[in-house]
Amino acid sequence: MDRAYKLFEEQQLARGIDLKQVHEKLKSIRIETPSWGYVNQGTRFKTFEKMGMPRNTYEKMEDAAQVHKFTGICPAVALHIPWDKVEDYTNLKEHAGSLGISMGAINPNLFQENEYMLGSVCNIDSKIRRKATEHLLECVDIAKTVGSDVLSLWFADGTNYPGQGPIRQRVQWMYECLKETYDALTPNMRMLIEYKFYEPAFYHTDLADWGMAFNMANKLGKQAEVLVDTGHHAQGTNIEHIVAYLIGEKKLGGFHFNSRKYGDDDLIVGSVNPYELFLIFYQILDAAADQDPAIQTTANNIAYMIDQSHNIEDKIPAMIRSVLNVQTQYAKALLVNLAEVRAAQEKQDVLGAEQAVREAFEMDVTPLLRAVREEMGVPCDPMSAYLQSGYGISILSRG
Ligand code: PSV
Ligand code: MN
Ligand code: MN
Repeated sequence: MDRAYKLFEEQQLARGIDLKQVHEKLKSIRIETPSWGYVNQGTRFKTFEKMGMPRNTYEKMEDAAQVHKFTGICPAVALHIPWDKVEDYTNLKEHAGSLGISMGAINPNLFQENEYMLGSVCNIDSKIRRKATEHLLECVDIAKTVGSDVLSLWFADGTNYPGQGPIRQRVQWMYECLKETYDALTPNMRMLIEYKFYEPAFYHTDLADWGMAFNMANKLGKQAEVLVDTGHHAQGTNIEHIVAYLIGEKKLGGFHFNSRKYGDDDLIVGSVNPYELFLIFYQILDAAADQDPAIQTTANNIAYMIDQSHNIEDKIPAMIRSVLNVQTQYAKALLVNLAEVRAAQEKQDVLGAEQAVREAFEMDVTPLLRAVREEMGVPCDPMSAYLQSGYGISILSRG
């Protein structure tokens, strides 16, 4: 055991932290990576062409497998259909399996085709709504084939101008499409509903915030839950409050993690706002320790996914960086002494409570993460191990 870890252990024992539990939690967290994070991306001004990009979904799986190989905590990849459309999904599943990974959330894409310019499930034209519903149903089938239990929905539907669409009716149309889709789920499947306050629609978006997604999920039933994409909020929104509230209602299903400075910037997770990420995990871990088993279950069943796009940086290292940043903030949140926070709250000790939370954020968890990675049999420094592996150079032959 190295000296740094020995000191860390002594420090945490003195603070009353159960390090065995911390290790177990760090070993069991799973973070899904998105297939669309491995390909050329850009801004609305330019998509930059990079060398070595995956030429198909099979090669995206190969790149995603690298992230899992070096971190040990990313065994699933989210698919976006039709971006990831293949002839034979069973074959894709087998290919992924041979690489040691599996298929995660299935994301229908209802914003790519010309017909959806004025909306998909909220379109005033019932034929277009039918087409959208058929695509949702196709995605449920794909999920069943590849063994995924999550259908993750985001709708670009909205309007750009006042009067452009019948706002109340559009929500009802969406509900009808989603109800048909919901009814096609098997009992083990979940439907996650993501919200976003603007973009691409600039006047109104049909599911603009967590309350609208929550309401939709409630109407649909137990298997529908809310997905929080950290980039989809107005400046200053208290995301950890939304997280705590949704867990309290047993309706938080998953996350799309990314970082933002202004809008939906989709930057590397935790690059701009690590404290926010830490505070999100603090709320989740506090809920996981709740006396109500249903709250515990919700907190323990959250699907953690990354949703970032890389405009200028190398894809695989950027994804590894995001995963490591999530892991670091999760590790720090595991060091919050919840009993101490609670005692300060009972005493109405404002500064004491804030100190008990912040103290964990200020800890250096490097020795802890190195020790956990050693136990997991992955490199202590996944980023430099990946960079030295030569994989980034080997894929340049793809062109
Ligand atoms: C939309 O901004 C979003 O966050 C949704 O999750 C999409 O599926 C994803 O980005 C990719 O466009
Ligand atoms: Mn998202
Ligand atoms: Mn987004």
